[in-house]
Amino acid sequence: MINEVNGLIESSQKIVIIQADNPDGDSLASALALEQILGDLGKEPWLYCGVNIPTYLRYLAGWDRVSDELPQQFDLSIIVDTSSETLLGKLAETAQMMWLKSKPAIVIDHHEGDQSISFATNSINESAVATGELIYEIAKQLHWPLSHSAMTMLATSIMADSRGLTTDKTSARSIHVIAELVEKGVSIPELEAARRASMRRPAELVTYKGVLLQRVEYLADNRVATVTIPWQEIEKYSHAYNPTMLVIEDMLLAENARIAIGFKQYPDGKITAKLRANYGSPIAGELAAHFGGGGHPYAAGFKITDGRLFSEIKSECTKLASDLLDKIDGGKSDETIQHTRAQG
Ligand SMILES: [Mn+2]
Repeated sequence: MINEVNGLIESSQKIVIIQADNPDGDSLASALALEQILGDLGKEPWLYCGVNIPTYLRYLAGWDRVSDELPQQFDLSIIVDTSSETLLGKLAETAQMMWLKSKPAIVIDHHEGDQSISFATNSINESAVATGELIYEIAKQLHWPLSHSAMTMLATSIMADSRGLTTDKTSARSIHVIAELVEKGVSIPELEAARRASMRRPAELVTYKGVLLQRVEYLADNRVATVTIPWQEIEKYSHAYNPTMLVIEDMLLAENARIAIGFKQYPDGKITAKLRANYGSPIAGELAAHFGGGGHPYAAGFKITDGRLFSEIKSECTKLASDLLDKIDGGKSDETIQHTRAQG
C-alpha cells in the first residue's frame, strides 16, 4: 500500500490536496504540512477546500493559499482527514467531482470505519488521533524531507485533534510522534501561544460575554443550561464572533450541568439552536434530531422555520433533554449512545 502511494506521488507533478467541507485544525494543518513536503520533493502542490477556512484557523500561515476550485490541470489528488464522500459536496455541486474522479486519488484519514471514498485509488485509513500522526509516519517510512514548518504543521494537527493530547484517541504513539517533533525543534509553547493569540477578541465582546453569562438559565435541576440571543444582538455581534460560542463552554462548567443550548431568534420567526453536552451525557445528536437537525453525541444543532412559538420550542427542548438524561441515568442508554461517530 505505502509503496503504491509512493509510486503514485513519484509519478505525479501537480498534486491537489483536498480537505472536506468541514475543515478543522487537523485537516488544515495536515494539508499545509503535505503542501510543504510535496513542495520540498519538487512537486507542485495545490490546496483545495470547498468552503471558506474558518476565521479561528487563520493564524496558520498559508491558510490563504487554500482555493475553492480545482486547478485546470493536475495529476493526482490527496484527500486528507475524511473518508466521507458526502463531505465533498461542494465538488459534486460544481461538477468538479467528475474532474477529480478522472485522476488517481489517495485518501489519508484516521476515521476508520465503514465509510470509504469509492473512487480512491489508495486509502491509508488507520486509527490515529489525527491525520497529522499518519502523515508523520508515512513521511518516516518513505524518507520524505520534513522541514521545520512541515513539522510545526504536523504537531499543530496532532495537538488540534487530540485537544493537547487529552482525548481518548490519544495513544502512546501520538505522544511519541509529538516527542520526536519536539526533539527535532518544534516548540509546543510557541504553537500554543500562536493559537491563543488568535483567540483574542475585541474588548466589547468580552463585555458582551458577561451580559450573556448573566442571562444563562439553569433548568431541569440545573442539568440543562440555556441562553437566548435576540436578533438585535445577532446583528450587532455576529460579524465579530458567534454569540453562542462566546459562552457555551462556560455554561457547561456549572455543577450538575449536562447540556448547554444556545437559541437564536431571527426576525422572520426562524429559530436556531446550538447544543453542546458534557462528557458522559451524549444526548446532543438525539435532541437535535427530534427537531429535524443533527450532529454528534456531544455537539449538534437544529433550525426551526415553521413559525412555531419560541417559548414552545424552548420548553419542549428542555423537557426532552431532561427525559434523555433520565434515560441515560436509568441505564437504558443503549439507543441514546448509538450515534454517528464524531468526525474529530
Ligand atoms: Mn482529524
